[in-house]
Amino acid sequence: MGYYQEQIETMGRDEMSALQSERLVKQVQHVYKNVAPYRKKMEDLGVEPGDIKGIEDIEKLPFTTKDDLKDAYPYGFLALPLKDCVRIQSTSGTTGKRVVAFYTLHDIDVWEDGCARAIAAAGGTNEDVCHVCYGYGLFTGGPGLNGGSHKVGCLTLPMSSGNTERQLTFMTDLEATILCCTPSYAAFLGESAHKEGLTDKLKLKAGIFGAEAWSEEMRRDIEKALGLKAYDIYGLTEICGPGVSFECEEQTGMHVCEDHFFPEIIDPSTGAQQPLNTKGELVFSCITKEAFPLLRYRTRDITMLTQDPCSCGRTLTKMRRLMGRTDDMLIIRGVNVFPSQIEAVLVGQGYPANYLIVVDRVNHTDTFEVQVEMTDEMFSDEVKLIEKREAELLAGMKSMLGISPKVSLVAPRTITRSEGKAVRVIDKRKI
Ligand code: DLL
Repeated sequence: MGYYQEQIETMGRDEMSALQSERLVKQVQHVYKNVAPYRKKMEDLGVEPGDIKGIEDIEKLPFTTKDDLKDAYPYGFLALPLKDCVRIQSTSGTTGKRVVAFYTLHDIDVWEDGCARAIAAAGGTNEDVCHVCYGYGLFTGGPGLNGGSHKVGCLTLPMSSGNTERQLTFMTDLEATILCCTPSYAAFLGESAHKEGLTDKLKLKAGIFGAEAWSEEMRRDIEKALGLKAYDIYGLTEICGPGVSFECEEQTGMHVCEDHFFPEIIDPSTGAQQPLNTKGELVFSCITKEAFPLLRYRTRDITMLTQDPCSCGRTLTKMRRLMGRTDDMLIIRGVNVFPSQIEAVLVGQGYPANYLIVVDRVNHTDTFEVQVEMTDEMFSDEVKLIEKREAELLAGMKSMLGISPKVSLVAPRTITRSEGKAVRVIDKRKI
């Protein structure tokens, strides 16, 4: 479907590399001159701006980590005087110091272009009504999609999160055609619309869902519940927010806006750059941003990059659906457990992806419980059947994880829904 910036989105590989090279060389000079931690990191590695002659030299540059940003909070990585900045946004983290990102007007323009590309790729035009219920405020979801929606020319509903009843009223009364929110909230809106008998009144054709991990099965459930085509969108505050990459109609991964954000995959333990189609940690370098231009930022997100031709005609490198984070791994009784493994078992056995993992430590031993919501149909089953289901789930989890959780089936809609990112893990062991 529609391109927002066709020339860039379909640019040949050589031309794109030349553009990235030119931009990186300039960016390295900018950060070396204006960002003290980068100058120090480069000096420590014995690298000078002149050593970076093109994008192929990016491996010579140091990485940046979330800890670097925390240590330098709030202004350490700022590359321009505050008088040139017009906005801050911040990460959604609840522990420790937040990361604060700064934007010039140009940086906001770059960010909103990414979101506009995402909306156009989902079929958005100036004929559409775009309902944005990502949170507005410090979180980048609302402001980013709002700006992208304006750029495409959609009639924009800046709903923000919360008040599901009002969301559904606006969505139906104003005939919203594009929905932007987290996938877990989209699933909840689908359930609520069904409960209120509003499903037939929905005019949605596309949903742009991101900010948290979701599965193919969840995509299919949401598409069915809301009668739309669901597109993945990725981003992080440190790089700009949503729109770093976005999905096209092929739905096989997200095209990276690599004219602004150069992607790499590295081996998280050695830092070595990995070839295309190899799983590892995603790293981004901002090659056009002015105020907060992070280089080789380690996202901790795990995926792979591909340049296989895409049927949409875009040549932008694609990143596959996120496969987890280097830091969301739980270690329970010595065994590595990823929430995505639990989700795979659930959806494989026909459960909605509404679950809660509760980990605790009692008498020096880890306790591990997975609470799983039943569908309405399952809930009306006899107790015997419910017990059988629990046993089946337990067997599925044991074979996937290698350890057995306590599986508790709970009534439909009893696990608290989040209007933003879903909370899937409560680890009481951390003090
Ligand atoms: O979540 C920005 C965003 C807003 C993206 C709206 C998409 C839509 P942060 O709060 O800084 O920013 O969180 C960034 O969220 O490193 C990923 O771990 C996760 N994440 C973002 N998009 C996806 C996605 C926003 N499509 C962190 N799939 C990232 C899986 C995602 N995880």
